[in-house]
Amino acid sequence: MSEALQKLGLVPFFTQQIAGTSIPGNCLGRVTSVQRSKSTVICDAGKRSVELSPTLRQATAIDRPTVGDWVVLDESLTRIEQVLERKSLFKRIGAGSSTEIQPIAANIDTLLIVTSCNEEFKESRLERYLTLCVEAGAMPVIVLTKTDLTDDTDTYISRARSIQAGVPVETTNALDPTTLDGVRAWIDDNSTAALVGSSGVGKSTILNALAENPLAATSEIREQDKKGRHTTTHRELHQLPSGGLLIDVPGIRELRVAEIEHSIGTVFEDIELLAMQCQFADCNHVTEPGCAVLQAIEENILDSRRLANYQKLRRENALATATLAEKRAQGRDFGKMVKEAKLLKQRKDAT
Ligand SMILES: Nc1nc2c(ncn2[C@@H]2O[C@H](COP(=O)(O)OP(=O)(O)OP(=O)(O)O)[C@@H](O)[C@H]2O)c(=O)[nH]1
Ligand SMILES: [Mg+2]
Ligand SMILES: [Zn+2]
Repeated sequence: MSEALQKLGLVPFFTQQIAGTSIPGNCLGRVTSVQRSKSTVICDAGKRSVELSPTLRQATAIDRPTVGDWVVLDESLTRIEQVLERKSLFKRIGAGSSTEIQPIAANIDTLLIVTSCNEEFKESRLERYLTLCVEAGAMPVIVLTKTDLTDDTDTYISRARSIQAGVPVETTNALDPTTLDGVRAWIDDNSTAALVGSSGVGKSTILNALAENPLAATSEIREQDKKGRHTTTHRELHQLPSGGLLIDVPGIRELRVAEIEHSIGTVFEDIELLAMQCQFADCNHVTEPGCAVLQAIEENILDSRRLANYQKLRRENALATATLAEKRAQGRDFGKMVKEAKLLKQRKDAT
C-alpha cells in the first residue's frame, strides 16, 4: 500500500477486496468529484479525469461511483471498472419527484452536521440528519457555527445536546481559525469527514480555514431570512495539510429519509423506551388510552415537537420503503422480461 494512497484513506478494508485477484494495486484510486459523464480520481499516478465502464454507466445511482468511493481503474487509468464495497455511505432519497436513492458521500468516518446559532437552527432538522448518519455508519458530530453572532451559545449547545445523548457538539466562529480546534480534532490523519447542512451555515468557510487555503467560494447569507445562496454547487473531497480528508457538500434543501428502520430507534431511543410501557403494543401515541408517550408529554418529560418529528420520519420512511420495494419488483420483472425475450430470440435463431 503506497504512502500516497494511505494518506487518501486507503485501509485494509479496501485492499483486502482486491487481494488474491489479478488487479494491480496501482489501479486503485479514490473519487474526489463526480461530473456529468466523468469523475476525478486520485491514484498513485496522480489526478485523473476518467470515464465510467459501460456497466457502471447503466447502473442505478446508488451503484455508480460517488465522492469518497474507492474504485478500480483499467490499466490505462482512463476508466472506472469497479466500485469497491463501501465502509459507510451517507445517502438520501433524491429531491423533488425523484424516488431514487442518491448517494452523497462514501467511506466517511465522521459526519460533521453543521448548523448555525441563528434562525437556521432546528432540532427537527438535526434529528433527520442524525438518523441518516447512524444509518450511514459514520460518527456524527454537531458543529454549531456563528457563535460570534449570539450572546447565547449555551442555549444552542443545550438544544443540540438534547437531541441524542452522547453526540458530540462542537462550537466555532468559522471566521476565526483559532476556534476550529474542536472540529479539527474529529478529522484524524488518513480519516475522512464530510460537511453537511443547510446552505449558508458555513461549511465551505470551515473547509477553507482547515485547508488554510480559499479552496471553495463562500458568500453572504440573505439578511432578511438568514438563508444561504447555494454557493457550493458540487461535492468535492479535499486533502487537508494537517492530514485527513474533508468532503464539502452543497447545502441540502430537502433531506428525505429512507431505510432508517434501525437508526430511528437509536436517535429516538427515549420515545421507543416509553412506547414499551404503553397499554397497547401497537399504540400510535395519538389518542390511545394508557399511552406512556403522551403521558410523558403531559408531564413535560418529552417535547411534543420531538414526538411529531418521530412520527413524521416514520411515515416518510414507510412511504419511501414501499416505493423502493415496488421499484425493485418492477426492475426484477423488467429483467425477467428481457431474459425471456432473449431466450425466445435464441430459440428462433436456432430454428
Ligand atoms: N460571523 C460568522 N460568519 C460566518 C461563520 N461561518 C460562516 N460565516 C459566513 O456565512 C456565509 C456563508 O458561508 P459559506 O461557507 O459560504 O456557507 P456554506 O454552508 O458553504 O453554504 P453553501 O455552499 O451555500 O451550502 C459567509 O458569508 C461566511 O463568511 C461564522 O462562524 N461566523
Ligand atoms: Mg459552501
Ligand atoms: Zn403510546
